[in-house]
Amino acid sequence: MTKVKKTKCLKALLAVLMCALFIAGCSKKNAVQEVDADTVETEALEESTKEDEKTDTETEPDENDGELLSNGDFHDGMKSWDLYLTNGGDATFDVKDGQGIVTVEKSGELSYSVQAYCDGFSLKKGGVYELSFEMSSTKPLNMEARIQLNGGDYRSYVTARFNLSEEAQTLKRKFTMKEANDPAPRLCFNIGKPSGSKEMEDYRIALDNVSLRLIDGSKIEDEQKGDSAMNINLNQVGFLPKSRKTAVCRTANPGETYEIVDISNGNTVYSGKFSEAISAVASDETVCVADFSDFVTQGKYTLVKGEDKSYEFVIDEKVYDELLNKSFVFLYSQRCGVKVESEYAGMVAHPECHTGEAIIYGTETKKDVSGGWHDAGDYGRYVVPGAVTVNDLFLTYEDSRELWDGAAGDNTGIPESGNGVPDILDEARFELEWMLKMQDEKTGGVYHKVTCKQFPGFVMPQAEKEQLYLSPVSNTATGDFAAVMAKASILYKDYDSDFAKHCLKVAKDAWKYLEAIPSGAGFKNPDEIVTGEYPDGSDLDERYWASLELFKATGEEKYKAYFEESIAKGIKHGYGWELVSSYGNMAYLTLSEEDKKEELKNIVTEAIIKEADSIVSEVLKDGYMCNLGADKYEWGSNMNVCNRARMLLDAYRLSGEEKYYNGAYDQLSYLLGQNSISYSFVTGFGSLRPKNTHHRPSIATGYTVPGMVVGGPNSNLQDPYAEAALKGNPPAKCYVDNDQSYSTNEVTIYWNSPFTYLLSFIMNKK
Ligand code: G3I
Ligand code: 9MR
Ligand code: ZN
Repeated sequence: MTKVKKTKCLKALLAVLMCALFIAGCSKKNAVQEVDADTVETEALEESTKEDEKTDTETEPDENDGELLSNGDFHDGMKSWDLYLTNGGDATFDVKDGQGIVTVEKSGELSYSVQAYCDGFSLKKGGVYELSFEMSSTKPLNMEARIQLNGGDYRSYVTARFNLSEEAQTLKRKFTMKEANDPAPRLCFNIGKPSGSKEMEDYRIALDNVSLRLIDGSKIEDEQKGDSAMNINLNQVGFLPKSRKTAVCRTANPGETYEIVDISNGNTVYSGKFSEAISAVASDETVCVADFSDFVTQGKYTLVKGEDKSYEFVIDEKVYDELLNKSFVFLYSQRCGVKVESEYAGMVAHPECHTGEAIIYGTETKKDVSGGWHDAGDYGRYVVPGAVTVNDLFLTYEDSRELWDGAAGDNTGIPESGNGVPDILDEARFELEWMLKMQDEKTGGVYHKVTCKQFPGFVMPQAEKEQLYLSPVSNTATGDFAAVMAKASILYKDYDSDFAKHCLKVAKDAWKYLEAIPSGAGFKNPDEIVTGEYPDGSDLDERYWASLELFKATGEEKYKAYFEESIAKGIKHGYGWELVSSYGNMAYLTLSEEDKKEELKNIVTEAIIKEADSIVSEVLKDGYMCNLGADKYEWGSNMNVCNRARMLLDAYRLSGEEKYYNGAYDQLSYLLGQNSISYSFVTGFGSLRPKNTHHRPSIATGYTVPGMVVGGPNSNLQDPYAEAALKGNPPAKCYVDNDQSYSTNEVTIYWNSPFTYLLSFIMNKK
């Protein structure tokens, strides 16, 4: 297919005009913001002037001449193209007559308030590239073409400005990629308000024959392994003095010596020998392990082997105090419907958000469902993950009570601190109060979620102002609700008996709703609503768990009968939003002896031990001691690491066997840096930590909230950025610290809560 370019012979004249306009524009610019752009403009202009001497007709680039864009001429419609709008920009982007047409109603306040962009290519360090395109505008416009990092600080690899006019011009820019390879950059055309000029309205941009070609690849450096990880990896936060301490080295030989060096004086304080070689299948490596658990002296160290050394780590009684606090206080910063105070939430403080009433989907009725926590990097509020998070807080409280019941537990730094109620119960209650509003009082059923129809842009929560919808009632939400409300009726009895009584009433109502409907699969999004789904194959585990919590709260036999009959059908395991059986299993085992049947107790106990044994065997088989096996690195894998660690802790509580406890500790170390990509997966903690999370408040403020656990490696590559950046990586290396990568680098309330449980348990045991 050949296309004839529309460049006209007036171009030389225009170029001179552009030059004049251009220089005039430069002098007005804000020096700080535009420094980068200003330095490149002259070159850009030179390139575009040179283009004027070229012929008018060119054939469409094909893949063999280094063309990197697959749909730069819009032959495939809008594929790879999209429009980003912010700060008042209003426009549409379509293909008409084979051209990309952006119809701008309002320019907005910024150059990128209207941004047409193209993804789906990569840049290599040292490569010389040429960007060229044809563009016109119905009103004169100084526009900006940029190729930038797609996420993080969005820094530019090349920026060029051009003056557009009604006449289509072919614009070109040559540049050298100076930074490291970028597997998924973004090409942007910023066609909003040019800096220094007034806001504009009603203009139309035509874009065509956009081409990005590698014109000189001779200086491209040898393919970097895409692996900048350390050779020695360990828990970068550090260890409690008496705990298990390990490091994993991928360059060591079995039996080779390593040393621990005191950072304060450079002295070697410990030396040991590496283990035999162990394969780390999930990361396609072979490693040796250093076990220095018997080194207990407090201090700050690094582990050294020949040329290689680890990141710093600390051994200290208080090594996890701050981490535990931040992992918990994160929930406060997720509060919705209320003012979030800077005193507790720092930079991500915000005024009230999402206070408008929600439409009950499919009706015209509105309901107040304000409150609760934002689920994740988005601002949806979903009952299923919310309930699970609350329960994790409850169990954290119960299973490491000493940490949360005393003065420190009422002084974590939330508004309720100092009120005589453990903060962990205060924070959980914030969610419970919202969940109460999510119940349909008439039926006892619980609405699955409240969200807008779509996810918002990367804005603060108060800026998401679209209509809220209550998605239909779901059986899974209702089951989880019943379980948690029943448990709440016990835990809050001493603090607020009216609240506790109310929780019990609504829990029973929810159960009644479930009794009247058959068991089945969980929720499905209505067509128009595309926010998080939290679907589920079965509600049997939710019912299982709820029945036992209801028995505990009421003493009524019918609930226990349901539970015990379910046991007979087989024991399942699982903590998390989808599988909740383990909550029920452990709830049964913590009944008083007279309340449970010896035989069933044994069945449940054995099943838990058996499951824990299989998890331990995964831990022992894996060089990095992760419990996920060879390939089970899915969306939210870090949650599974935590939740499977909890199953080990359950076995430890039942048997007292240290192998289970140690296996759980290994998971903490994995999460904090003992992994093949050298990441501590918790923001704000460790030497190499996520800085560009898919968390809207963090993105909007440019400040990464500390203490958030990211989703972690996901070998299913379920977002475009991950697909571009991680293709071909072994499962455990499918993680990228980029805020576009929601399937590896988002954060959620229910990924943090099991981490809080795990850390709390470990700190409480010492
Ligand atoms: O378990 C299956 C596995 O058997 C299969 O081989 C594999 C292959 O695709 O998929 C596995 O399932 C994955 C599932 O998570 C495991 O829990 C799905 O692929 C994956 O799509 C699913 O991801 C969920 C994601 O939403 C998309 O639905 C995450 O668990 C869930 O945490 C996440 O939740 C989102 C909310 O919707 C919206 N708010 C943010 C939140 C976090 O990203
Ligand atoms: O931001 C959204 C995130 O919270 C969800 O977990 C994820 C999957 O449901 O979706 C994210 O939203 C993306 C959407 O699915 C596709 N377009 C881009 C959105 C944000 O980058
Ligand atoms: Zn909100």
